[in-house]
Amino acid sequence: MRIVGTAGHVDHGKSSLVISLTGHDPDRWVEERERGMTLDLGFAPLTFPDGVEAGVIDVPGHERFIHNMLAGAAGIDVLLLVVDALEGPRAQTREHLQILGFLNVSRSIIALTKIDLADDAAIERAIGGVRSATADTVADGAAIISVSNKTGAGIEELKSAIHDALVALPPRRADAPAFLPVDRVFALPGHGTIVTGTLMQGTIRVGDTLTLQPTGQPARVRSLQIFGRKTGSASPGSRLAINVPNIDTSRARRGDVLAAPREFEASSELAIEFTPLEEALQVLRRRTPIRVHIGSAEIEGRLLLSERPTEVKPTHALIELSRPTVTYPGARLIVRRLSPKDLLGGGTVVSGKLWERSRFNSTVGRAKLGDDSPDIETADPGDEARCLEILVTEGLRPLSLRKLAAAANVLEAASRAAIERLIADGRVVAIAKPIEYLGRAVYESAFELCASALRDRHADASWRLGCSASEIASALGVDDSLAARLLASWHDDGRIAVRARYWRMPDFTPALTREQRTFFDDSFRIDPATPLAPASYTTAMRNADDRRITGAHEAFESLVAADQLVRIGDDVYRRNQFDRARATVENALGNGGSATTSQLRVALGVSRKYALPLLEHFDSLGITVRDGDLRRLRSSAGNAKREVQV
Ligand SMILES: Nc1nc2c(ncn2[C@@H]2O[C@H](COP(=O)(O)OP(=O)(O)OP(=O)(O)O)[C@@H](O)[C@H]2O)c(=O)[nH]1
Ligand SMILES: [Mg+2]
Repeated sequence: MRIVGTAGHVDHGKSSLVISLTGHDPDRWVEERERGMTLDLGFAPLTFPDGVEAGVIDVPGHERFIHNMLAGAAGIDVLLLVVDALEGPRAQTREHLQILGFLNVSRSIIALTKIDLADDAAIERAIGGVRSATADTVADGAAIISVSNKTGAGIEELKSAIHDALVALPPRRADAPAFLPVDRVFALPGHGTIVTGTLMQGTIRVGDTLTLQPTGQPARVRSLQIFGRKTGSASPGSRLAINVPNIDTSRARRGDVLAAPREFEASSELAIEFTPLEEALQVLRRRTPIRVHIGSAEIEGRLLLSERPTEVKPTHALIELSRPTVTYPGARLIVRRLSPKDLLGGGTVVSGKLWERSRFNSTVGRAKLGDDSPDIETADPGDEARCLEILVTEGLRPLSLRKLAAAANVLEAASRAAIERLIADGRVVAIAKPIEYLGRAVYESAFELCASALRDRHADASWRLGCSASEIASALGVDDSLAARLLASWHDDGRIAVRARYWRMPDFTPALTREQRTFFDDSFRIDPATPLAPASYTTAMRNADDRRITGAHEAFESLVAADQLVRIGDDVYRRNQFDRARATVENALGNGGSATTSQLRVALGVSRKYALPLLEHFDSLGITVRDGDLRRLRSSAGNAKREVQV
């Protein structure tokens, strides 16, 4: 089912035409019928003998009710522009055309009404006026059909033009997450809350649990009706009345959205591609107070532009809303001035909730951003292409499946299947903790950046083990935790190595400078009088600072990581010295023996100051166990913990 929507100036015969076409009076309210003027949206079914059907939305023409017109306009597929043959195009004829030019209208038909009152000359004049008023608008070149709602002249011809337009429409996405902007809410005795609206995309079935947004209330679909006819499921484009008994009528209103439960999250910021109207160029500032009409909602907010627009062309913009709403990429919206409520322009949502201010600031300043942004006008690219496009656009910002589904406007299950295929093809990469996805190209270029940062570091400071995750984070321009996740992933790929929390290229081995080597040989020289006594870390480093030994602290860490030195608190042992101390203790405790601290101290030939930390270190490594003042070897010596790197 698809939507035919009227548009045009007040009193030009829109509602009368809906009656002529459908037999239903779209003016629902007593007040409308009494005043002979449409105040709010009206709805009527239009069915053809061959089964083609449409919902007709009748809009008010009076400028005071343009907000109501806007609440229904977003769903219109086929525009029925109504022009009085006597009056010709008037102010709201033009305004409605401007509005609809920003929305989803695929086809337009122009009905010239009241021809029973007009002579041929007047009709010719009106046709000329219509041609010039519709030039360069959504109705440019549309068929003009003369009709009379009094005599019925031309109505059959108009019906057949509508029929042809309906069958020629491109399909709406039935497999997308369901999205229905609510335009009416009322209670039906014995049934509870009914909401009505046009299903913009997706499929709704009886029994579904949807979410009423932006409040997030779960809404169970008890029954569905299309113009009074019960149905088990509804395809996109349908005019629906949905019974959602568990929703409190007072907690739902026009402007809410009944949506698939997982893929949408309410947001107060929208990234859009905005096109200003010519007459708005004088009014628009970098921050302009506005009201946004999106779906059936009207929300006040601010339009943020990186610079004042000087010409009528699409530009990236951010909208800050005074209250959150849900939307999807590709959804259309209308921007009006806060006061007076002049039309300023319209736009297309680029991203509902992923967009961040930082990104707006960084990308919006780029010269030709429009050129590298996704082309949202193109025909349905399929779930895979949609997901890939989002990941490419997001760059080095991994997305969870759920966020990806929301941003790509596909069902989560469909995005899972798409991602699996993209991973199998090598076009997408998953990184862990938590599992999120990146485009392969950005993952590879991030690795190149990381590798070159590592190579630079290896060349500049050959004595250093490599880079910390934080250093890689700044090289990549990401936060530490993402850097750590990427590093872990590249490590799993075998592309980088790590030691003591320092990352390096796998073929790199730290090498001390001659100066460092001489300094450390000197600082940690073994005294033959007390061969097992350690050197002091503090003293050595103080000496290094005094003698301005380049990179001494990092070189020391490398020696520790390479197992050439062992540091226990302030005590530093050479590796062979440490091994000899260990052998001395093992000998003293051999064959199930035990010894006191002071006995072991004597065996080691060092003072208590050195012996205590060393023996405790052996305990901590699981070489020895302490029982009161006695130590013995852990019986299952093979289970000794591996030495922990400092
Ligand atoms: N003679 C004649 N009168 C018409 C025709 N169409 C509409 N009218 C009359 O024009 C007046 C306005 O018609 P509506 O159908 O209410 O106009 P509308 O465009 O819906 O008006 P709004 O909803 O208020 O914008 C009514 O009195 C209709 O009876 C027509 O084809 N011929
Ligand atoms: Mg009307």
